[in-house]
Amino acid sequence: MSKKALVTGITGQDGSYLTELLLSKGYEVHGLIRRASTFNTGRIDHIYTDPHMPGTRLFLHNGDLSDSGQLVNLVYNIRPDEIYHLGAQSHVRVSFDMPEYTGDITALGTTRLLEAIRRSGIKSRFYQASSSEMFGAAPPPQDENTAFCPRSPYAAAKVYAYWMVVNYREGYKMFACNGVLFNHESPRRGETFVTRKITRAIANILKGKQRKLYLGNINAKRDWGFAPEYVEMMWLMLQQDEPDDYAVGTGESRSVKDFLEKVFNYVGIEIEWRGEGIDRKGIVRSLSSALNPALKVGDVIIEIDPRYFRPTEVDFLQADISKARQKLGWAPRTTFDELVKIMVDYDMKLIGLDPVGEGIKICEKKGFSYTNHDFSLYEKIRERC
Ligand code: NDP
Ligand code: GDR
Repeated sequence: MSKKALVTGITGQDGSYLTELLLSKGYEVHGLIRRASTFNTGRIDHIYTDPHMPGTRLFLHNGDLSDSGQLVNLVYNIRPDEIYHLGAQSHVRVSFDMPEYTGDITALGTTRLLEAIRRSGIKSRFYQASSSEMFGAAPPPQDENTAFCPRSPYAAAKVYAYWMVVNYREGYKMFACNGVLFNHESPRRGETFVTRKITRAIANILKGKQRKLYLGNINAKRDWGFAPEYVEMMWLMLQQDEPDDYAVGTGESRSVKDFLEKVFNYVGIEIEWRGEGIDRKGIVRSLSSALNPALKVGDVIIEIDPRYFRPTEVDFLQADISKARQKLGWAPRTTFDELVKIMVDYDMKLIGLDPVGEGIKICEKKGFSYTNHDFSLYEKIRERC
């Protein structure tokens, strides 16, 4: 009998990679998707097959984290061995505009699912997508023992969900784990998170479809890793003898500005910075390749737009991953430079440009054999654009 997993947030970045990983391990995977008037399954279309086909192991179910009845129904009827709870209103900036909704989905969504497990009496193991944002203003490096100091409605909602997981683990002896994951990115990262916003912008600029990139606080520092590695950790946590909480990151931290410069350098553009604060501008200092026909030296291509500032910012996140290393034998395999190259290559390919190529080679060499990294996914997205 193959194991069964229920994945919330299956249509998101992590949900798509995790589903590929679980299918490669022989699991039957059930995903919760929300009804939308447009397609929202672009990241998993390439692995979806008609449920009438013999051998199908991926099944999608309509539902919403605000609807406890359907959550109870799914847990009770599917009887999953493992539940990976990744669904959330996951955008920090948006959480300031929609604090109540963020609390309902990101905080209470976890409680609804924990209650569905408790009330149905099914012995599912539970993974909670906790976040380094919970550390907020706590000084780096942060680990499992660092006190939380949340700086956004999103982070506050995740702190509540974190403690509910601990509470159900201790109170009801549930096998429930918090993966406190630091930022992880990929070619499938949502387009409004800063890394993907930048790599998409460079592809658009090279294509001549965009002239400038507007950003918020480029001094913020984050510990950025590669998402396919992080979903391996989610699975690993649920395979242990005892449930526990783990911080997962690379142990290194870079600023948004570092990320920008790496991206532009990779495609042969050197940036010069002028001005301070909201008057800061990124200007083309030199162009070293034939990749950039749409640009010339002196063009202003980066500007600051205060619209992207947050009322309260998280300045510096950097993981201490000693526990994950020691107890799970986990170590990050992709460096910051490699991550940048991978993301830029895939966005160039997506827009129909010839990628620089190093990133795609790196991805192939790392051997994430469970994820395709082919372009069937991208071809489909492009067809829809
Ligand atoms: P995404 O934003 O890419 O995906 C979020 C998922 O949640 C989507 O599938 C979305 O569905 C679903 N969702 C949102 N609202 C609801 C709802 N009301 N009911 C049901 N499903 C809903 O996030 P990531 O994949 O990047 O992250 C996965 C999880 O990990 C999230 O909980 C996030 O907060 C957390 N996290 C992420 C980190 C990262 O760096 N990526 C780091 C630490 C934690 P739809 O496609 O329909 O919008
Ligand atoms: P984050 O990711 O808030 O860390 O949350 P995001 O990419 O949104 O921001 C990272 C940093 O970049 C700064 N920034 C900008 N951010 C966005 N989105 N857009 C901009 O234009 C911009 N300019 C500068 C931000 O201020 C911030 O400091 C992500 C999400 O995946 C969460 O769900 C997850 O929990 C955390 O990572 C860990």
